[in-house]
Amino acid sequence: MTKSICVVGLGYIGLPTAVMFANHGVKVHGVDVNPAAVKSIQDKQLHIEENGLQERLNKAVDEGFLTASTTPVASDVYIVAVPSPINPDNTANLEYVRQATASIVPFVKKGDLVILESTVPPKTVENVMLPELVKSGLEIGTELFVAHSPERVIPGRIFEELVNNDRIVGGISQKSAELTKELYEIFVQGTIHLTDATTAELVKVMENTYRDVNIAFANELAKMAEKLDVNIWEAIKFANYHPRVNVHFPGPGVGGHCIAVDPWFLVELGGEQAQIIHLSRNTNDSMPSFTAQKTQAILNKNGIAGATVAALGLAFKGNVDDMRESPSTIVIDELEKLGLTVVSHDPHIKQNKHKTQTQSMKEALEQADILVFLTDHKEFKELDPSTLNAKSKIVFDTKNCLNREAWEKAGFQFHLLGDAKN
Ligand code: SAJ
Repeated sequence: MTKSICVVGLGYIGLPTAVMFANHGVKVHGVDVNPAAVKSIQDKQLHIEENGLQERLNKAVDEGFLTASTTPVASDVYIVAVPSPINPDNTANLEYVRQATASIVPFVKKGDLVILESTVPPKTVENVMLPELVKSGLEIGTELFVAHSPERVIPGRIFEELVNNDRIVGGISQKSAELTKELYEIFVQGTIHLTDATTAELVKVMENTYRDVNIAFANELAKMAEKLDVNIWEAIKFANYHPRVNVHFPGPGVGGHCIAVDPWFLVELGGEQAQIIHLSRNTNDSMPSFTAQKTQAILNKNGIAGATVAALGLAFKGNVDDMRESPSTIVIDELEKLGLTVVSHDPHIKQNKHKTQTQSMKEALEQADILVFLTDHKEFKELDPSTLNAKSKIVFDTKNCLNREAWEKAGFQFHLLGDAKN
């Protein structure tokens, strides 16, 4: 296989995908509108954190298989992996997909393949990409092949999952799907399932919506459990012993660029019909405020007024450096709205990413009247509470990530989201 690939969008998905093909002997040219991202790749500097990415990038660039610039170059295959965010009113913003598609039109030739990897509302290939691609003058589906091949990898384990996960490939024609399958077989070991583009679009959005709805269910139960005086984590553990039950877990909210975003695509398309999906989104979005209010209630119970809160964990989930749509930042806003002062720390987030960040965990602990753990980072789980030099002996775990017994033994008053007992 000697095809050349142009990857448009060098972010969390585009860069690992580009590197992966390059490591398998394919000539890859990466394109990003951000000159700083292009420069950093040329210099083998990472602008994102991902296990194994640095070594693979070094190899790809050193061996001459990966180049980068701000404009596309003529290739045999074009992979579009650009953001597909939502607007402030929760409608889909497909402008990046449209612009990226338009940017490759001057380069496509007969026999080329265009693949969309970005997660998009069903019908985006048909209604947003194809109207741009027809401008090439090529006949779509016979002269120019087009497919949707949504990524399904999880940050932190991208390389493992790129290889091992099954892939759903939806072509606008059978040949489009087959050519796409052939391409990904260069490194994918999971099964590649073929379908049409709209089905593939729906499948990807459905997967993330399934999680959002299931997490909303857990969050609703967590709120109820506090009234029932039940520990929801224990209840979920027991329920999940049932062979056909898989309840997800509550928390301070749902973040990231996928699960907190994609369900809105279905809400926009489904309108009145997307009731469970819409309600789940709202339930999950209510969790930062619920978390802030519980923090306030704990402080009140302890008679602490004008408190400083240490918000521990800014990333949207454990062991990643990604703050996109992070519920932690919304919890902080909600705490501040309640008149509380917030200091924060996250071992994975570089300095100056958030106004409340302290230089170190130590500095946060020395100032705070309560420690609120918002992200289940490994570093937090491994803390030895008996050695901590904290001003406060009150801890609130929103992710069930701490060893309650050890913290209580070290003299901490322990609070857990989804459990009224302390
Ligand atoms: N969360 C909970 N409770 C849970 C599970 C997660 O509150 O039981 C929260 C997390 O803390 C986080 C958010 O949900 O804030 C999302 O985390 P996640 O690990 O579920 O998902 P992402 O956004 O890192 O990755 C997802 C993955 N999708 C699925 O698992 C179906 C990944 O496979 C996708 O590739 C990715 O979205 C994407 O790009 O769409």
